[in-house]
Amino acid sequence: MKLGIDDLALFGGPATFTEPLYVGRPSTGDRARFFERLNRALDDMWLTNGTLVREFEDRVAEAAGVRNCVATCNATTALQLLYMAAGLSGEVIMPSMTYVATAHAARMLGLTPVFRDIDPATGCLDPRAAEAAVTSRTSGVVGVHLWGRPAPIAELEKTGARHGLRVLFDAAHALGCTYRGRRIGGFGDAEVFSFHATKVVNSFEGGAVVTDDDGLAQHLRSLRTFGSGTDGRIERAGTNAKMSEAAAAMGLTSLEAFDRVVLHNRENHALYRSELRGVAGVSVVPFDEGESSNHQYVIARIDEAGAGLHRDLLMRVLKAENVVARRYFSPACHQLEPYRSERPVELPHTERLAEQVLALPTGPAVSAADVRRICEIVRCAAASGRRVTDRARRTADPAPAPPVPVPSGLRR
Ligand code: T4K
Repeated sequence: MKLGIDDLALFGGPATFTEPLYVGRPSTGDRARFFERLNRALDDMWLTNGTLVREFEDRVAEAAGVRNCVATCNATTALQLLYMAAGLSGEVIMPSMTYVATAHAARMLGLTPVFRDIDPATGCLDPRAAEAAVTSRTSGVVGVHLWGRPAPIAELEKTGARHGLRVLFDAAHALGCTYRGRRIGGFGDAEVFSFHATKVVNSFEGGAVVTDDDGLAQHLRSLRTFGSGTDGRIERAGTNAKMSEAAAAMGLTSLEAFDRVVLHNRENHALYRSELRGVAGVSVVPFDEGESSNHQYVIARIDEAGAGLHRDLLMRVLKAENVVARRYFSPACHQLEPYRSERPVELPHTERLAEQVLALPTGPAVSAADVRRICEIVRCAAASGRRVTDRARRTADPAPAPPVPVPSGLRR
């Protein structure tokens, strides 16, 4: 039990956990089902271009309520193929408060990501800022459903319609989430899911573009498979961005566990909210109760002025207790290379959020008892935030040792 700062492992107390607790432990589902699928692929000697990927695509399209799903080796590549298939050129407006993949996928194609600020109330792209950023070089806008909270879809779609822009969504966090009661996946021209190991549904590595635009889907399938057409003939330049059968076997198995995992995540999220309620300077980002969410991220905001300690120090406190929190997303994209050098921009709301965000462990590997103990550490550190800050500073930066007295006979 952490009663005072002397109990914190950072200052020599015993660590709360003997094994590390992580953000983003994979949800692997029923292992027997996974091996059954994998064995089928091995027995059939069909390791790629097979039926498991097609089945996974069908299940994802169904889950998202869209006609087409094009599975890929990861979501970064899916974004890249989508930017190409959508014909983006010149400038693409997007939030900076996202994983750098959203921007890099554009930059790697020679596009210019134009970062705009967030709405501080949601953490998502401010639609007025996006509208104001449109120039004659703009070809598209990419909204990001940050931590599964929907981007301002209706407003961005209006901006797109007004200026003839492509409207795309990075839905890497948002499988199973809704916007105004409708499932994420069918908005804009297309949306992209991630099935990275850390996501609510994982396929080891994996991603997918989902869309109701059949022509766009066909173009994406071609780009994903060396530029080949439905008859296998090469009709354009393309790449190999396919998902393997082993990845699809995991994706299908993980998808089967989705409802159970989301329920667990929701309970963890509610517990974090109640356990940290009233802690000065610490707040857990809420989800709109009127919408569905997968609750895969528990995001705390640490306001140094209120808590008396900075987010990074709290992260160190937690790390010493074997709780490995993550800064999703800090620094924000515009604070990273090459963007900060190439196109410096000030985004005050984004910068403030980036200074405060801390993703806390959740998911199937984190129990309610774990959450209570993590919150106990946070409460203990925040209750004496200034003392923790002072002591950490002294420990990191010890006063210079007094000079060793030199026997007078040796003095020069
Ligand atoms: N758009 C957005 C908004 C995204 O957030 C992402 C990716 C993308 C696009 C691109 O999606 P992908 O191309 O990756 O499909 C991670 C992930 O690599 C990345 O997928 C994710 N977002 C981003 C938010 O986080 P890191 O560097 O924090 O991940 P990593 O591998 O260090 O793992 C984080 C924690 O998860 C670790 O502390 C331990 C745990 N973990 C991780 C892996 C891989 C496990 O327990 N087991 C595992 O197998 O970037």
